[in-house]
Amino acid sequence: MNALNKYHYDGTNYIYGTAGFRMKAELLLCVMYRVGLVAALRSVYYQGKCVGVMITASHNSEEDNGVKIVDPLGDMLEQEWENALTKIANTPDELLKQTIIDFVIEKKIGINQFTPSIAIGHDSRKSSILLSSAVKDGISIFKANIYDYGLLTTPQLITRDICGADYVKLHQQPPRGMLLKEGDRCASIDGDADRILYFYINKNQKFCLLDGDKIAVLLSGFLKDIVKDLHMENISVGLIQTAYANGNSTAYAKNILEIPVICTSTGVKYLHQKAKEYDIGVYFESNGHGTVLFSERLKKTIKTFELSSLSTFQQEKLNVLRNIIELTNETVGDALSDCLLVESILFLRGFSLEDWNNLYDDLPNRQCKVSNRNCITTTDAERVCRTPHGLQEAINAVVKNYTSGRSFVRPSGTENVVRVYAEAATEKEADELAKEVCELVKKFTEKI
Ligand code: 16G
Ligand code: ZN
Repeated sequence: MNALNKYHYDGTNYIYGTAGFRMKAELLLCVMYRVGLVAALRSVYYQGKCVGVMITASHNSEEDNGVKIVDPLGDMLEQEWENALTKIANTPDELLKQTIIDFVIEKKIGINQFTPSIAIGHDSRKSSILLSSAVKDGISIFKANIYDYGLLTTPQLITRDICGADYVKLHQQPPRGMLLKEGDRCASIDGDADRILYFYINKNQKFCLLDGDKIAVLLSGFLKDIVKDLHMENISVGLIQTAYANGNSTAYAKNILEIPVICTSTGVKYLHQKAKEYDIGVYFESNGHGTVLFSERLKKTIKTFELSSLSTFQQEKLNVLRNIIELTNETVGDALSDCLLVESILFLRGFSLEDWNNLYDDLPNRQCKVSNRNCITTTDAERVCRTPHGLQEAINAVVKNYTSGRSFVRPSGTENVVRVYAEAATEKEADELAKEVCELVKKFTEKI
């Protein structure tokens, strides 16, 4: 590992989070080398199957960059390997070799039996080429097959300012320059097409957003009805959301659809993990990331159905369920597959966008950010702030003054900011609550 001089670890604290490693590009060189090492080991662990490495910081600003490892079937890295990768990224140079050897032994990775294969790509940031060569140096320690795809389509161009799903969600308006007419049916996806939102303008010229929560409710309600029609009493249906889910979507799912709702931390991997606990696990973040997972038990059950014991109506439902499963991308949220799912269900229900939107009314909500996330820690799926001490109590005291008020603060996993979420019964109250909570965060974080 002579390359270590070039990729010297200087004591920075690196964490492989929901967005992989993501931070200022200038701090990432030594991490990239170590990602190369681990990606190669991951491939060997899978007997030489191809593992992906993508260098991108998605919609973060130009000075940031990041990296993610992708498993052979397109899945995210499993938790244990994320932890190992975090440990390896934070290992002083002189201990790196031994740490890698220990890991190889612990995981029984047959490094002499299989040749690793790695596909690597990067986005168009200035820093990406250098970082990509550092990953390749790491991989090369193992004499691997490297497929360098170079510059790939990048979500960097779709930022929170020029267009895209994030813009539509955060600003609650159509992409800039787009003229919406009554009757238009629109959807917006993000740069890497793993999230989708619908929107339209109603007859009063009001912009109406159908976000991940609306999609989740549409899908889970439809699937719950099919399960009921087919009398599959032992098949569980669950909805997984994050703290960002609109309070009225959660209430609708629980009280009207009678579906259990679980809240997890922000980040697809947490929702995905939890969704596996149901036969039909629907998971969506409000921002439009999500999909549905179907258990093997359910798939077996529908395979072994005695068709003659079903009415024509039930046979039709069974057919629909099979097609819905076929249509769903269970590996990862996929905007195009989600779009087809939504379109199919709207068609089968005979719903217009307005009918769908009218299932429940969103509580007005706001998202803002305040600088410096370092002293903020949370618990209870990010709904409760643990530190700085006293901040949660102060938020509770403020929230109490608002009708249907709810607010939480959490450190962002992708930028160095504290995110503030607020919802309340009216637009004005949501505005005021968000403002008050931002002030509280400033006050409590300035004290430190
Ligand atoms: C990442 C996550 C997304 C989450 C977002 C939160 C994936 C594929 N993406 O983009 O699920 O909503 O981070 O960002 O897991 P934040 O921590 O900056 O609010
Ligand atoms: Zn995305």
